[in-house]
Amino acid sequence: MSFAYLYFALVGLKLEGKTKTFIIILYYSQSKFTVILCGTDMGEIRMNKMKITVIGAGTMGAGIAQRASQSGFAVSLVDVKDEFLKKGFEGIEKTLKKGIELGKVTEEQSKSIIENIKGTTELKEGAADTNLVIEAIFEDMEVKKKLFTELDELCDDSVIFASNTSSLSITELAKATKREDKFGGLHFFYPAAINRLVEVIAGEKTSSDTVDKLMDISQALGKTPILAKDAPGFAVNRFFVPWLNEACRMLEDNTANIPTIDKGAKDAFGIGMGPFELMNATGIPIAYHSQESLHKGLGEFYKPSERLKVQFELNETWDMTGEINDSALGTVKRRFYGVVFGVACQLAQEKVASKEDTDRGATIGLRWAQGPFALMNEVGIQEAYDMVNNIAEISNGTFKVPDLLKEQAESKKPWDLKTVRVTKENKTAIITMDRPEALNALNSKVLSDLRDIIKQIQKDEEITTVIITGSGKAFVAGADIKEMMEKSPIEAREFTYLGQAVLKELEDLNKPVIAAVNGVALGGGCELALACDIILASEKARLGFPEVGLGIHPGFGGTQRLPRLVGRAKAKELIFTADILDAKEAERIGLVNRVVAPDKLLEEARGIANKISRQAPIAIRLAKSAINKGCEMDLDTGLAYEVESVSMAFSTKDSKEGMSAFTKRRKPEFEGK
Ligand code: DAK
Repeated sequence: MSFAYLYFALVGLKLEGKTKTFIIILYYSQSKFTVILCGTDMGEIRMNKMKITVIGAGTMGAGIAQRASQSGFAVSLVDVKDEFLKKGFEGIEKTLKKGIELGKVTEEQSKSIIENIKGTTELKEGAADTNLVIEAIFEDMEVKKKLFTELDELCDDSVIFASNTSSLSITELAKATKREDKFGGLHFFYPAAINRLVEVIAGEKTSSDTVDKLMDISQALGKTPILAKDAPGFAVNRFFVPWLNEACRMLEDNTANIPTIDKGAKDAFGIGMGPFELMNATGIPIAYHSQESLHKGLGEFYKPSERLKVQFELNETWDMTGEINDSALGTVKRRFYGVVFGVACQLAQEKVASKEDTDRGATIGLRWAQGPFALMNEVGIQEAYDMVNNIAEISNGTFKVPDLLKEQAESKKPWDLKTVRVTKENKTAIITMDRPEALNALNSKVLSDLRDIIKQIQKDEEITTVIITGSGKAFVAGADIKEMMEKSPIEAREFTYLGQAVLKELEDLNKPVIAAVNGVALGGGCELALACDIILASEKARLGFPEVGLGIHPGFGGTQRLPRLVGRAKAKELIFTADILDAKEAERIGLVNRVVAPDKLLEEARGIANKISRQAPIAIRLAKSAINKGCEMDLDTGLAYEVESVSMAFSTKDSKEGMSAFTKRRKPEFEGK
């Protein structure tokens, strides 16, 4: 008789200072024990299997917990009293109820989002088996530090700690732990479950690996992360809080009354609520304390206005009554612009955040129509400089015009705000479509930034392969509908020519291009992928052509390249029905080469790029061209083209090297000659 016994255990062992996890399988059969030891890597555990512990069930903590649960993470919500937890859960239920009314979530989803959050008053229980702790308790350095010291004892060394503080130093908080390299800031914006912005803050000792993980987790939470240095106010509060303060200063020096100041702000920044209305809604104490914290960290210019201090001490809301004085609106706007432009340039000069991320902070986090740098471009750089100069003049020497702005004004050029990024990794260029606030939609600026990068790569002989991907949750959500709808038929024609030309340049680029489709690739986004040589898709990717639903049809090559790739009938079905395919279906019909787990997408793309980089570059270039051109010819012409092409390859130094290496059983060393 045979008897089998199976025993599984998951154990963590410390090896070379790192905690590795192993699965032990003990198997007894036919009087013999067998032990199998399998290594796993915590880093390989998929994001949505991770556990996030949120400490503090207040408005922000509850919102973060809801967002995490909604994104598929296991979540623990910890607070010191049951009544606080109860209030937190009530807040989550309220938000979800609104979501159901708006058709954003179903009753069933809402139920499972709540069930997936385990509330507890026991820190040890909440922190057990967690991968990330997000602290969202009240703003008190000592209390937070005490909490982090306690958590440091409770959590495994691999766990990342993040604070949602908006005003305390991340570097200082991290000192309460023995994991300063695994400590960073995750500053969410109200309402945390909905607002897409999150500031990822790197303290002095935060490792780049931790920053990368916090960026990735933020994206997995459906957020648009911006990177900020650990400086007072980080990126957004640095200019937003002085914006509130300037409103109070204008009231104090009788520039205008409250309704006029609010109207000026609404007009200037394209927002629904002016600073006074906003302070009444969010609380004057927050405005005062935030300004005081900037004052302490950054000096006199940031001192809270006396009027704000008085109102804070009175503990009363602002009186919103009064008539709007139209003649004062111009001055009000100039004062607001002057402060915001000056501070934004100061923070960019100090490298607290990039110009692009600063703008993103304003448009996504604060819902301003445009960020400070785009606004400077709109009003004109010289005009912006004059406005900041005016602030410097009335600041009694507390504010100096940043050199960055002075130099830009001297150049008489607008800021160049990049919407596409490129980085070089060995021989591979990685292009990132970087307009996450609009799901990387293609407008004229994006197309022209992409064109510049293509030209740069074409000339760079060191680069052998290119990967193209999207920043945030999307690859590219199509041509920019908002820009397109403003166009006249003539302008639309020009836009089509531009899009087609740029994608043709990408298709004709003298090195292979791999599209790493990380999220939606719709309309123009799918056309961008079609102009690439190899298409890899994340399991999260969705591909399709929704144009006919907008009353147009694909215009960046979709009606031509799609049928060539998947056949006429499939192409017609896709374009006529506007169906959106999931990645598996796209793979099945041959629209994408293969589907990859989301966290493996870039790794897989890099793997292919590295393989290509090891081959003879001229042969690759000629082969790319022969395939592309051949597909447009009849077979006989194509074969004739191939003869010429391969003959050219045969006459290269690399072909001699490749064949000689084969006969000598060594690795070839290609020179691209
Ligand atoms: N254009 C402009 N903005 C876009 C956009 C797009 N294609 N897609 C998304 N956005 C913006 C949203 O407006 C939103 O901005 P805010 O409201 O926050 O300011 C932000 O990105 C986030 O989007 P959602 O809030 O909608 O995000 P969700 O996750 O809820 O939804 C979605 C994701 C992809 C399902 C949804 O955003 C969506 O349906 N987007 C539109 C997708 C689409 O229809 N794509 C095809 C575009 S048409 C031609 C030239 C070119 C073409 C044709 C003709 N000629 C000039 C004639 C090509 C046409 C196209 O590509």
